[in-house]
Amino acid sequence: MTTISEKAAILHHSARTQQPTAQFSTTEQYDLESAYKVQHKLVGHRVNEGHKIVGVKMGFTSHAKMKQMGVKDMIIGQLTTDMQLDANTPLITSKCCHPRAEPEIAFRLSKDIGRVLKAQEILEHIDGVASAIEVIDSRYENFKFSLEDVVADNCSSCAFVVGPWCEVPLGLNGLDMIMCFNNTVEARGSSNAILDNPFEAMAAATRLANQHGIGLKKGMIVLAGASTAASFIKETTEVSLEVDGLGKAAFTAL
Ligand code: OOG
Ligand code: MG
Repeated sequence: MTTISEKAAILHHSARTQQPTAQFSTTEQYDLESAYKVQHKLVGHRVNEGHKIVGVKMGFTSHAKMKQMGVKDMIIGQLTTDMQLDANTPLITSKCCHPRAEPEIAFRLSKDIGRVLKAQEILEHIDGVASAIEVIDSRYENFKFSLEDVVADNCSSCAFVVGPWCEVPLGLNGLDMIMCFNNTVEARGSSNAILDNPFEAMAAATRLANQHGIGLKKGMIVLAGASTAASFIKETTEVSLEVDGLGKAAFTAL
C-alpha cells in the first residue's frame, strides 16, 4: 500500500523522467476521493517547481474517448503553465512517455465561478472560445489505467495549445473538428460528440471542480474534452486542428 504523497511522488518522477510506472489499482484499492487528493499533491509538485495553474480539463466527455480508454465516468484535471505550447514553444517528445493528441474546444472564464452552473448559465461566465489540441501522456505503462489511476495522474495531462480566442457564439453544436498530422487528416469529429453540446461539458466542469476543491478563476482556460479518440504523435511534426467557425490551433512536435 502506498500513501497519497508516495503516489504523487511516483507519478511526478515518471513525468519528469519519462519512465512509465505500474498502475496502482492492480495491487491496491483506493477510492476516487483519495485519487483526487493524489492529483492535488501531484499538481503541487509542479507549483513547487514554479509553474502556475492556468485552467482545467475535462476528460471522457465523449463516447469515443470512454470507449478508447475503457472507463465510464467524467473526470477533471488541472493545467499548468509548463504544459502550454505556442508558436515558439514546441512539444519536446523526448520529454514525454507516449504522447497522444486529441481535438478539443477551449473556454476562457470571464469571472470567478464558485458554484455549480447549468449549461444555460455558461454564456454569462465566459468571454472566449477557441480551437484547442490537448496532448495526453499517461504516466502508466501501456497507457492503461483504472478511473482512480487516471484521476491520480492528473487525467494524463501533458500539454495543450489554444488557437486564437473567438467571440462566444450562442451555440456550439454541429461544428466539424478536423485534426491533421503533417497536413493529412488524422481524426475527424463533431462538437456534438462532446456531451451533445460543449456548454454541457463546461457545466460539468463547474460541478466536478466544486466537488473536488478545484478553483475556477477569471481568465482560466477550460478544455471541454476530446471529440474523437486520441492519436499517438510518433513521427508527426505538425499537429493542427480546424474547428468550424473557431479557426485553427497548431503546434510543432520535435
Ligand atoms: C485521460 C484523459 C481524457 C479527454 O479529453 O477525454 C481526456 C486519457 O485518455 O488518458 O483528456
Ligand atoms: Mg483531453
